[in-house]
Amino acid sequence: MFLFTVRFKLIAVGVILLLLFAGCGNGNSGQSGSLGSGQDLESVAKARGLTPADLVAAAKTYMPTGKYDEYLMFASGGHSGQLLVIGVPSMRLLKVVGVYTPEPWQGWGFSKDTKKVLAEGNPRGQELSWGDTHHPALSETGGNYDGEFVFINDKANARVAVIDLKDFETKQIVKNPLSYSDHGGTFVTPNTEYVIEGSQYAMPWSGQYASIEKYKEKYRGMVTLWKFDRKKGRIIPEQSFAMELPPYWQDLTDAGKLVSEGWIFINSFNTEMSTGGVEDGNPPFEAGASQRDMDYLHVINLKKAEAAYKAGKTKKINGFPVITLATTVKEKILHFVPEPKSPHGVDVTPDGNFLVISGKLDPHVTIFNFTKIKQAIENEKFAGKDDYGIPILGFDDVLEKQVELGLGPLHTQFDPNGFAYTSLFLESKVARWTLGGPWAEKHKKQPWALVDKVSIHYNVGHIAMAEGDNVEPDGKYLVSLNKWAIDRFSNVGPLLPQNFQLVDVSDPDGPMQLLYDMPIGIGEPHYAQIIKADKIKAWDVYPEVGWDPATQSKSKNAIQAGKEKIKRSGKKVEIWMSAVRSHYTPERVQVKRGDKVIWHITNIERAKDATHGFCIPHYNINLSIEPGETQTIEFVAKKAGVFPFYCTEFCSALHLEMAGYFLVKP
Ligand code: RUQ
Ligand code: CUA
Repeated sequence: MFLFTVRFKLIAVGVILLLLFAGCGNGNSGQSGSLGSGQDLESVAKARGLTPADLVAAAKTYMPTGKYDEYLMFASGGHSGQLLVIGVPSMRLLKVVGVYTPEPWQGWGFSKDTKKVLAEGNPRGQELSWGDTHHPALSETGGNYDGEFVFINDKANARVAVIDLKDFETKQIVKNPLSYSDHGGTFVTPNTEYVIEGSQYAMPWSGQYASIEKYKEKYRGMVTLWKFDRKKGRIIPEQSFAMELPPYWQDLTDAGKLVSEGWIFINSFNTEMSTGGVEDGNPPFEAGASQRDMDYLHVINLKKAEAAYKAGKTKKINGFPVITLATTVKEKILHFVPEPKSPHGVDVTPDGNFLVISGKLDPHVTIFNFTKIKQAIENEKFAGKDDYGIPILGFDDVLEKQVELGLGPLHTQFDPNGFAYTSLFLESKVARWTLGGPWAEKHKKQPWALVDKVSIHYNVGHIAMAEGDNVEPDGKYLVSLNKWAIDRFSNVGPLLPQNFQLVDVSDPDGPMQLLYDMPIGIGEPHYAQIIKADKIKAWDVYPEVGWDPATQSKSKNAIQAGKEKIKRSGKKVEIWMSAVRSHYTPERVQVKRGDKVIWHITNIERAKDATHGFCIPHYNINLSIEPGETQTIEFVAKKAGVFPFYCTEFCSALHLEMAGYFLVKP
């Protein structure tokens, strides 16, 4: 009803505008005119060179002050190692959540607890200061986003992070013990029992060396099933396990749902096992890894894998339980399906029965039928085996359909009207096409057919639709995550912004309409997920004064107003400080050079947004202490001197007075 009213209003607005501006020129290229002095729509539109279509697009995205977006998009922050939270359809950036990289405003990576979380991800003790975040995955219940947690991987170092959406803070980072490289993560099973992390570039197990000549014997892929404990809000490494995979380059992953729940699907490329070495006269990877017509979709029976793990049929590698390839074959856990030409995306349809595979070098999407896959596995109807003894199903036995969409298909999302949407990287377009099966019947559509395309600027990678990979997709909006912007924005030097483009896909019978460009000043964002905003039940302020976000419970270091203190014992000085508009108590802290300083600060405010900062010069400290929060910093006062500390949030009229002196006696 709401949608209908909105659409009706928009159509009405559109019609009025069309009538008003039928004579307007096309102002799409170059600079648009100045504001115009008039207050009425007509003169503003004229002055700015806006077309009627521009005005309709503006009306669909404009968010009056104080109004909220219907959806929130969680987008990878790319190399920044952070996670972006963006309102849809306004495309307003709401938050940058610190994940793999320190985020000074949030104090992420400065307090004792957040330093600890960052350090959990250090590979073999090596400190890292970036991440290549790729695929955010919202936690799911029954195959739909539930708004409780979001996970995201770091492809460069094979790490997985857990972010709690009660306070939008990262709670945990796990480093994969087997590999340095992941890409098939993060994806969750329909009730978030597991967070899936699949490798990308095959390598010897982390920390081991093997000559590249030994590629086939010593290099391996893997998939790790991280057990998630929703109550604790943590991955439990002790209840997690991995599977050894052949040294193909495993790519994207998706978890089965409904009829395919309990199964995992992983694409692969370089089943040629090309090892590069163009400098030695070998084919370069780009050619060597694209010779065969078919690569392998990995079809994993998660229930069987879990049973093998629980029965102890694993081998400890780097202290982590791994189901070996031999066990995988013996227990019939893994099967292959031939998939065409350097596949990239694998996406399970909302009903769980079809797998949409995009081959980067094939103009078709290939759709496999899960029921047929299951039958072929049950009947042991195989077309052969690979070098590692993994049974390969017959392509034609499990194929449902191939649909020709265009050049460079990559990723697919779904809407509630029976459409699938696939990004076409080489064409810079998004294709809308119909699914088959019960949907097509219900919606009286011709099944498996290309319907329409919309132009994108440019080189679209992933697309994200509102709840577009859920059991019950919302559709309506599609955001195209574009790699190149070329001429879309003012010149800011040779490194251009990357571009999120918002597309209205709400009308199943009309065209898709490009609405809005959102330049992203950090790259390279990969995937995003869009959730209905009212599913997020974040706290306004921390539940109690003295809250410790690391444990999501009251901190033993919380301090009440009037109870602030400084305790010295030997070379240790411990401070319990309160922060409230507009002072810290105490305001003077004196130590001796070489003292170990443990400093707890409690923000005793209960008012929404009454955050205080806390910085100490020289010592590289900046905290954000949100209403109710207790934070701890720990350091050795190595340098003598006088260090004015102050609040870094403009919290009140007397904010500048919210300061003090940290005195370190020589
Ligand atoms: S990816 S643009 Cu998810 Cu790294 Cu396909
Ligand atoms: Cu507290 Cu400024």
